[in-house]
Amino acid sequence: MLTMEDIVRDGHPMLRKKVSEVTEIDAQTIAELTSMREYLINSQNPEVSEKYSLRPGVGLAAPQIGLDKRMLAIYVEDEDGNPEYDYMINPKIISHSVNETYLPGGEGCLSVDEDIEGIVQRKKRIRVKAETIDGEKIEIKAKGFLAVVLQHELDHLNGVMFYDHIDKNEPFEPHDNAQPLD
Ligand code: K3U
Ligand code: NI
Repeated sequence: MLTMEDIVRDGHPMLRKKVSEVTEIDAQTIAELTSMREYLINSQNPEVSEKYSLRPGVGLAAPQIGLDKRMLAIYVEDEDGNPEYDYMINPKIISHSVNETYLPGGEGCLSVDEDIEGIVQRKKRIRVKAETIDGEKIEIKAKGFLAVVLQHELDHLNGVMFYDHIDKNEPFEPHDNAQPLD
């Protein structure tokens, strides 16, 4: 199982690389993706996360475990407690809203050990095309927290960190078209 020891930390060149398309969903890729999602599930379980000192996460991108692959795992529950999406391979934003949103408390990252203050303004709604772990082509619409998480994870595939988006002079000043997410 993956633990925090497997997570690449800020400063590692892999986190600044635009990683490569996945050309074949082979057994190794499937094993990597399932272990990434298993980390997220374990990290959100209080007993397991305490036992193995896991920081809770809702998303994990392959370069965060040192893999040069455009793929990610997500574990976010909807209002009914059902998981929303699971894996995305070669994800790409195909359209987005003009309006933006942000988490008022800012964002965190499993690859960043310290808290960084400031808001990260992201598109409020996005449409993403991707492949599933079964190789099926999908197109999804995301809004709210899921849209924020997906943009954070997609940034990891392009070597972008959440704090790159924070305005150094006015870290808490929202754009005119941005509304906070509660
Ligand atoms: O936001 C986090 C969270 C964890 C459990 C329950 C609810 C929220 C933890 S930080 C996180 O999950 C990062 C994961 C990273 F860095 F590996 F990509 C993703 C993220 C956090 C906040 C906003 C957007 C994305
Ligand atoms: Ni992150």
